[in-house]
Amino acid sequence: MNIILTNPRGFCAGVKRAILIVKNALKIYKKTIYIKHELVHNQHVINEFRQQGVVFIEEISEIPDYSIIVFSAHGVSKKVVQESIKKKLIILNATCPLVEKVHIEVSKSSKKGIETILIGHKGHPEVEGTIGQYNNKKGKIYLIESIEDINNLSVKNDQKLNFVTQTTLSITNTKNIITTLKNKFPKISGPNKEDICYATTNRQMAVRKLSKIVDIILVIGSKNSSNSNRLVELGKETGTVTKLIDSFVDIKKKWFKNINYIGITAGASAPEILVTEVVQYLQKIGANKPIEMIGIREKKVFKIPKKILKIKTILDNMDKNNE
Ligand code: 0CN
Ligand code: SF4
Repeated sequence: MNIILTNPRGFCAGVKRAILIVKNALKIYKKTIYIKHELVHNQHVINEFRQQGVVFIEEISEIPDYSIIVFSAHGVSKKVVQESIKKKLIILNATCPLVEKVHIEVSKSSKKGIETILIGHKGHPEVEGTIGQYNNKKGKIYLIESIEDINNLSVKNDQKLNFVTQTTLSITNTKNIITTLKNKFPKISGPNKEDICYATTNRQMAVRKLSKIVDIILVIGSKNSSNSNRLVELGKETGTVTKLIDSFVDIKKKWFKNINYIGITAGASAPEILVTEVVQYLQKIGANKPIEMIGIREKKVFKIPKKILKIKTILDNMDKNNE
C-alpha cells in the first residue's frame, strides 16, 4: 500500500491566527478564557484548549461580567458584539479576516437598505454571524442553500440586490448557484467570483487531483467542519471512496482490501499531528513511506490583533530582563 499526502492540506491562515490568539491569551491573562462556540471545528484543538482551562460557551449570558471572551474563527453577529460590550467583556476577536470581509459587505448593504442574498448552510455559525450583520428593517437578508431555494425566492426589489457566500462552500456547487441567481436576477451584484476562501479553494483543487491517482481518500477533520465535509463530498463525487476521520482511531482495516493507493488530506482546522498519526498507523499495518504530492504553496499569514501583540511584547521583554 502506498500513501499519497495532498498539498496543501490542514491549517489555513485564519485557523493559525485564531489558535495563536488563544495561546497568547492563556499566557497573558490569569483569568478564565471563554470562547464563544468552538474556536475552530476540530475536536483535537478544542480538547487541548479545554485541558488548559479554556471554557467553551454558546451564549454570552452564560458568563460573568468583565470576563474575557474570544469570538471563534467563524465570526459572530452584531448582536453578540453588543451583548459582550454591555457585559463589559474583554473581547478578543479571532474571526478570520476573510469572514470579516464578508461581514463588511453585508453591513454596507444593510446600511443602504439593499436586500442581500447569502449562499450558505443553515445553522452554521458563520452563516448566523453573517446574517447577523444585517440589521436594517427596511431591507432583508435571505439565506439560500441550493438552486431549488432560488426558484422559491422572491425579493422586494430585484433592481438593487447583492449577494455574498459562506467561505467554506463547494466551488462547483456555488458556481452553479450563482449562475442560476444571475439568470433570475440579472441586476444582482456581488464578489467577482464568490467569497469562498483561498484555503477552501486550494484544498478542493488538491483533492480533485488526488482522486485521479488513489483508490481511497481519508479526509482528516471533525464532523461539524464545513470545509472538511466539502472535501469528502468532492472525493465521493469523483467516484473515489472517501472517509471523514477525526483521527487514526476512526480507521477500519477493512477499508484497505485490494487498495494500492491511499490519499490523505486534512481540513483547514485539522492539525498536522493528526496526519502524522494516521501515517504512522497505516505504516504499522503495512503501508510504504508516504509520498508528498506537489501543490500550491500557501504563503498567507494573518496578523494577530494589536491589543494582544502589545501585551505579549511587554511580557516577553519582562521575561528577557529577568533571565
Ligand atoms: O472547520 P472550521 O473550523 O470551520 P468550517 O469549515 O466549518 O467553516 O475551519 C475553519 C474555517 C473557518 C471560518
Ligand atoms: Fe479563514 Fe478560509 Fe481558514 Fe475559514 S477556512 S478560517 S475563511 S482562511
